[in-house]
Parts: sequence; structure tokens; C-alpha cells
Amino acid sequence: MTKTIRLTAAQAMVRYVAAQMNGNGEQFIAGCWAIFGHGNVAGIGEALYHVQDNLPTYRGHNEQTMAHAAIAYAKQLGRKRAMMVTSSIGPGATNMVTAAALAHVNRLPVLLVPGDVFANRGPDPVLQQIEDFNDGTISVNDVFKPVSRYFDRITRPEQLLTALPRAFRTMTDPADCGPVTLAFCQDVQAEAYDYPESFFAPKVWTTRRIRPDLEELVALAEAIKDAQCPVIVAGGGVHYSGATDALRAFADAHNIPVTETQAGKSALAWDHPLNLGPIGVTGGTPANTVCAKADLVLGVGTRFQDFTTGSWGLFANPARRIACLNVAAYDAAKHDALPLLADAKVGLEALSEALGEHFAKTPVTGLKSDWFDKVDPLTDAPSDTHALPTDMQVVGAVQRAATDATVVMCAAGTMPGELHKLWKSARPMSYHMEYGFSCMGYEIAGAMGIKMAQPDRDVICFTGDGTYMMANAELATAAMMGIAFTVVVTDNRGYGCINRLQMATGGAEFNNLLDHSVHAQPSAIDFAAHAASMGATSVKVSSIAELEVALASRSDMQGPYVVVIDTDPYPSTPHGGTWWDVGVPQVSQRAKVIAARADYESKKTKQRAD
Ligand SMILES: Cc1ncc(C[n+]2csc(CCOP(=O)(O)OP(=O)(O)O)c2C)c(N)n1
Ligand SMILES: [Mg+2]
Repeated sequence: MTKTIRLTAAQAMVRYVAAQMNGNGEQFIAGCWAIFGHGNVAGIGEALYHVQDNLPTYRGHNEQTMAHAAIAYAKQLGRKRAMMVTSSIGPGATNMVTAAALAHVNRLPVLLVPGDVFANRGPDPVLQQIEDFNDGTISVNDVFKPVSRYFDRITRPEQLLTALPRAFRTMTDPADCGPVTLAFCQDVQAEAYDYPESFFAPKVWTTRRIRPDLEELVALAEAIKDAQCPVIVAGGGVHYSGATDALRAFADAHNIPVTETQAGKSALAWDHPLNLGPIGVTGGTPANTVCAKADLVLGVGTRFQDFTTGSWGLFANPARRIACLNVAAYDAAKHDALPLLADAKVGLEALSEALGEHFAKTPVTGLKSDWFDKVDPLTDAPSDTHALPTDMQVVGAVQRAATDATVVMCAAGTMPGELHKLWKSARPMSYHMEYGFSCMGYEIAGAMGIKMAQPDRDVICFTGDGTYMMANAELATAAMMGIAFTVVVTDNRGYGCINRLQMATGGAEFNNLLDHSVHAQPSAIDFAAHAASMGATSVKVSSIAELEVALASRSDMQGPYVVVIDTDPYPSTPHGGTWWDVGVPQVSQRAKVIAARADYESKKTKQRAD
């Protein structure tokens, strides 16, 4: 007879979660972020209390940012480990929806467990229950469905026997990887059931490496051999597959240059001769010049999002082919690509073997030195110390302070573009950019998650003033937990990058910078004082030289260290970059909009459907 153990559904869930291992023998779910409410405190809360040795619980200040920390943790560890996040029902749950979407876009694992309404409907409507007049099965958690890779609602304790294995299958599957939401009815959390003991036996989820189909492999190898000017677009999948060495070997063996997306950056060292650097809208001239004339564009582990493809205007060679080596069939087939459905590492290795001695004759000389001649001076410390520093100069100061242990991270605002163009990544995973959802508010919590993932790394987070204002509360969590990372706040008094985009699309400066927004008195936020009030060490610096001094003491810090600097909202790196499709009004009373529209229409003709 099957041996059983009587547990509540919540106890069973945490016991199962703690027993799931990755291929390296580590617990896949490293811990659980939790904010309790009536929807989870009695059930999941009680269960978590008993497993703290195996599955520690961390208390954050906002469900969204707790989930950001969890997601950054998983991203930094190349999806090999993840975290669980639990919330109450209603607002606690919906606070996690943005984070779920972020994980969904970026294909990152996270186990979201929002509480849900009573399955038995006894107390209906429970506090925070929305009531659908026409559908008795709806709760707010249905909004997780489009942003979860796997969604389930646990309405009976024994459903966990199927739901949990599916959840872990999803999070550990390289192709399907993404957020899992298990909406957990609050009465069910507390109900007992006789679970088979075998259900809780440690289970190992190894990372499946999908090997290429022979026919696809031969077709792609032929296409590469035929190409006069092939180029590789390295995306985040290169990191998640652990394919950085394979990529370097492939590029070297066949003399094919590599460009890097935001998620792919740091796949190759910045100074590797075949690394042409950043591609696309936030890219540099070396990559974009070669991409414009490439006759074969081989994406490796990339989603080909618009910032990479210049809204499909970048790959301009009329005879060019798109090819895509990707573990997800969805991506491999994008834009009529020649597909190679495979894991990046084994795919590149197999492709290399199929190419044999093939050595492309790619003319890539001088492009990189020209580029650095242009952009390096932008990052130098300014000689005019009275002018407001630029964001480029801030990047330069942080770069000069960076060590081999540094991981720079960011998600939204001016800095992702500046960092993509200017930051020099020497080693894989030293550049952590959330640019799939580019979610303001990922930064501070994400930096905390990265540091939890890799306590030995020197984590430096870039955030604008706008992003800081949107989500900063986890600074207090990091202070309380003694998690040390550096936050560089560039205060340009508003949404600088969107203000520039507004101007570039012919718009009047309006509602972006604080001065251009409705106000009774000028806004004057003391970011350093704010950060200090939450337990961070903080300092306001007034020059690049002072910033360098402040950065030099970051290794002494026991918790978050916030360095604030005012920057000029207008300048950004003028070089590199390619067109980005942002709809400009077709009619307007503003002459500048009409001119921008004319420019837009001419650029739009370069956008390719093929
Ligand atoms: C949650 C969210 N809301 C809105 C946006 C659109 N957005 C992108 S950047 C930005 C402004 C960022 O301002 P700040 O952090 O101060 O950076 P800056 O560009 O000024 O350097 C906005 C509103 C976004 N990416 N995420
Ligand atoms: Mg700003």
C-alpha cells in the first residue's frame, strides 16, 4: 500500500518545493519572498514557518519588487535556480502581475503563489474578492493567465500532485521557461490530505539540451558557407545555455563576427576582435554597419525584439537571410528565419562541426577602433567642472571603478541605452540588463536579488530619479538583511529619456521633466536623505570626481549604498544607434511634428516585412 503523510495543502506545497533540485545538486527554489494577508498567512504562512531551515522566508515591502528580486536572482544564475513569491489575495496578488509579465517577456523562472478566494465559496464575497456578475469562476488572479507560462488554480489539495510537477517542468524547461502562477484558494491551503510520501522524495530537474535536427543543421551550415558577410546576433539564450565559450570558439573557428543584444551583452569580452559590440537602436556603429550589409544574420538565443532589429530596418541587404538558432520553436521560426531548433551550446558545437574548416572572409577592420575613438572621450571625466555631468560621464566613472567582480545592472530610463553602447564587459554575466520589459522599478530590488544570488559579486545598480521614485522600498529590506550593493542615482529631474523621445518625435517638452509638469512649487527630492531614512548609507556628490571618491568606498558597506548625482537630462551618446519605430502623429498643429512625421515615413520604408 502507498505510504501516505497527512499534510495541509500548503504544507505539502512547501515540502515539495524544498525537495526539487537542479542538475548541480542545489535546491531549485532557493527561498520564498512573502507578504502575508488573510489570503496566505494562516495556510502558506504556517507552512513556511516550519521549513525555514530548508526554504527561508524573506519579508519584502511590495509584492512587485519582491518578485523583481526573485526574478533577478534567477536571471543572474542563468535560470539554474529561482525563488517563490507568495502574496495575499486581491491587491497583494495584482501587485505581482507586472513582475509576472516581466518574467514572461524575459523567459525567466519564478514561482508566484498568490492566495485566492474560498473554493467552498462559504464566506463569499471575502474581503478583496472581485465579483464577476456572469462568471463564478473568475477571481483577480485570472489576470495572471496571459503573463504566466503555466497557470493553475488550486481548488482541491490533491491537485498539487499534478500542478507542482507541471510548475517545475515549466520553470526548468529551457524552451518553455517562464513564470508559474499557482493561485492557491485560501481555504484549500489549510485543508489536509493524505499525500503519497513518494511525492516529496528529492527530484532532480536537469537542464535539457536539445540537439539539432540534422536536416536543419545541414541547411544552416550550407547557408553560412554560401554567405559572403555573415553576422551573429548573440542574445540572452547564450548566457542561459552556458554557451559563451562555445560562441567564442565558433566565432574564432569560422571568423564570423558577433553582435550583442542587451540580454546577450557580455557573451564575449568587449575587446575580443570579433565582438562588434552592441546591436540595434542602442547599438554601436561597428555592429550596425556590418548588420546593414550582412547577407546572413544568425540569431543565437535571441527573441529579435525591435531594439535589436531596429524595428526590422537594420538588416538592409536586399539579399539577406535571417537564421535563428533557438531552443524555442516560437523564436526559431520568427520573421521567416531559417530555423535551427536547439540549445545554443550544443547547437553551436554541432554547427561548427558541420562547417568544418569553413572560414568566412569578413572584412571587419578598423570599425571598432573608430567607434572607441568617438565614444571613449564622452565617458572621460569632464574638464569643465561647473557644467552638470552627463550620464555618459557617470558611466565612465563607474567603469573606471569597476573590478573583475562587478556586475552592472539596470532596466529602464537613459542608462540602458548608454550602458549598452558604452559599458565594456570583460566577462560573462557581468552585465545584467532587464530590457525585455524594461520595467522601471526592477533596479533596486533586482540589485538585491543579484547580490543574494552571487554574494561575492560587486553589484552596481544604475537608476534614474524617476525609477527610484517608482520603487525604492526594498532598500529598507536590503538594509535590514545586510545585503550590500551600490545604487547610482542619476537625478536629471524627470523622465529624461522619454523627454528626449518626445522631442525626437516632434513633441513639445511636456509632462516628462518635473519642470514641465503641473506643479505648485518646484519638486525638490533629497534622494540621499530618503535613502538614509531607510537604513542605506548614502551620499550626494556634486561632480564626477566626487562620484569616483564615493565609489571607492563601496566595498566597506554592510548594506545598500546609494550615491546620488545630478545629471544633465539632454545629452546622450550621439553615435551609433539605428531607427526605432515609434508612431509619430500623421496630422498635427505643430510644424515639428509634421517634420518628424515626414522623417518617420521615409524611415518606415526601410522597415522590412521579409
Ligand atoms: C513601469 C514603467 N513605466 C513607464 C515606463 C516608460 N519609461 C521608460 S523610461 C521612463 C523614464 C525614466 O526616468 P528616469 O528613471 O528618471 O531615467 P532618465 O531617463 O531620466 O535617466 C519611462 C517613464 C517604463 N519603462 N516602466
Ligand atoms: Mg530622470
